[in-house]
Amino acid sequence: MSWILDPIISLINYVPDVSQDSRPIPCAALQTLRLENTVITTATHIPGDKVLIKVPGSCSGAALVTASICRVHFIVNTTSTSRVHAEAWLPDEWYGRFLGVGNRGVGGCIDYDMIDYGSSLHFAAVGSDNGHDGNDDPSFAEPEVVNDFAFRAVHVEAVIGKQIVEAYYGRPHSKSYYLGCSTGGRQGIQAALRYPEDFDGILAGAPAVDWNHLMGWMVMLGIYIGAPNAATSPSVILFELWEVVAAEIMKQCDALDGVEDGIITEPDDCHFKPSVLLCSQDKTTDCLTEPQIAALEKIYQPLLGSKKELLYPRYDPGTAVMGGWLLYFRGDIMPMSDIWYKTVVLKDPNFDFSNFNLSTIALAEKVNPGGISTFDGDLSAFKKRGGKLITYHGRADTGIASGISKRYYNLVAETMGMRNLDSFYRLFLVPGMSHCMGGRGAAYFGQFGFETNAVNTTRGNILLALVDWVENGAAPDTIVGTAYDGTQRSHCRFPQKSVWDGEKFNCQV
Ligand SMILES: *[C@@H]1O[C@H](CO)[C@@H](O)[C@H](O)[C@H]1NC(C)=O
Ligand SMILES: *[C@@H]1O[C@H](CO)[C@@H](O)[C@H](O)[C@H]1NC(C)=O
Ligand SMILES: *[C@@H]1O[C@H](CO)[C@@H](O)[C@H](O)[C@H]1NC(C)=O
Ligand SMILES: [Ca+2]
Repeated sequence: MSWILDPIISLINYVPDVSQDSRPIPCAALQTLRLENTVITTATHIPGDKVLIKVPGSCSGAALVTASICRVHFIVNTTSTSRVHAEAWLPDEWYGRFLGVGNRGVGGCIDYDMIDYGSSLHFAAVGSDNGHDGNDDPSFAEPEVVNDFAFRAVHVEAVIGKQIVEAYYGRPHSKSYYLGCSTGGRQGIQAALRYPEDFDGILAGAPAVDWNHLMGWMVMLGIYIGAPNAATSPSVILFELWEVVAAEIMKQCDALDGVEDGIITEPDDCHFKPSVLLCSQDKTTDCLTEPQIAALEKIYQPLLGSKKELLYPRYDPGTAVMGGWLLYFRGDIMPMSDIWYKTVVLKDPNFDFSNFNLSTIALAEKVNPGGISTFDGDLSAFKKRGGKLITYHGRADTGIASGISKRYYNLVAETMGMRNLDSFYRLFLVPGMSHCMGGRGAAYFGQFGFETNAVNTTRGNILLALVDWVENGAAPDTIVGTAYDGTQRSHCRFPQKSVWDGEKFNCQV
């Protein structure tokens, strides 16, 4: 088997030339493997070719298997009161690389799409349930379950996963990678901070870092428009009016970047003035009342603490109406922050969010359950071991303000006393992309799988770009994204800016 590191392009265009029988043990034999605190429940060879398999737990019924793999399900007891369920998908044609994948939201679901993507790219791919099943609220009352969620599940999948990989293929992996977005992005940064040896390369999209403030900001967005009593609140803004707001934001800010294309390249330049939408005697439709205008003013300002210190960056103007509305502006408390505050921080299932305020957020930050904050700028151990970190963030992110990724980058630069982090950490900002994917922008670049439109080159696939950086020292200058209509755009690495020259966008210092 050719596990010597092939050039990246052949990584995609690989033609299998060896039979699966070259492995030292058959897939099913992994069931007898004895590893610390671990039981391997099943090990089954699946011929791939897009078969659907049933998956355990409460997350979803089925998953797609693209590559021919050995599918291993295992359970690791992390303490006497907590355990992690995980799966390793070990491709017949393995290129020697290990891939750990993350999770989403507060969900405890193995991300089957991600491990399918990884194994179809010839990684041995491992994902876990993050230490709990589904959006399992009661289990979060157990502190060790929170620890799994905050830092341990990804570490366990790396440590145990690598041992399973070595047992199956008869040799250790060459390089190890991590892939995740949102909560998965936070898990990636947490791995770099806490277990710098686990991964050589980490791809952490739209990271939910500064978690306690993020959860608090989500609650505040709801409160601005009247939650938890939105039905009777004068501040509530119904869906139809959000479309009016979105159109006005584009009117004020789309052309700032030189092109009217429904994309605000740099939302930080957009100083949206909602007051022009105020209803008057002449204007009685498609307009907003004073309390609604006041709510918008707050939404598009950063969240400040009691001493006017920045707690969380502002909601990006120019996000997709539907996505933002579904998450934050329907008039209720976002379920994720509801779980986090009631079950984990306050341990009060009856907490009334009418009493939520800056003190509640300060308490969460003080308790910092499981050390989940993930807002430490000291990546020196990860840098020292040669680790490479890539983050990316959509500038029309409906869920996590993109300003947090700039802020984290700057925090690392400041903490490590480096003006330029290019040698080990690159942040790509993606105009017009929503949360982790989607949106009007050039939002396809291999962060979630092969997309029909995306270019199959190292620069068009951010995971392969990371591999190229780790293994060949070829650091990505830009990432080429493709939009749903096929148009492409090079995404710039922070702090470079994307500047229109009259014909095209260029990255400029
Ligand atoms: C893990 O814990 C469960 C129950 O807490 C126990 O039944 C099982 O034997 C343990 N597994 C291992 C491998 O220690
Ligand atoms: C937050 O609410 C609590 C209880 O309703 C109150 O005691 C406290 O003073 C409030 N704090 C702030 C900063 O408003
Ligand atoms: C890129 O490669 C994948 C996997 O081989 C394939 O499914 C996809 O169609 C390719 N896309 C293009 C544009 O060639
Ligand atoms: Ca524009």
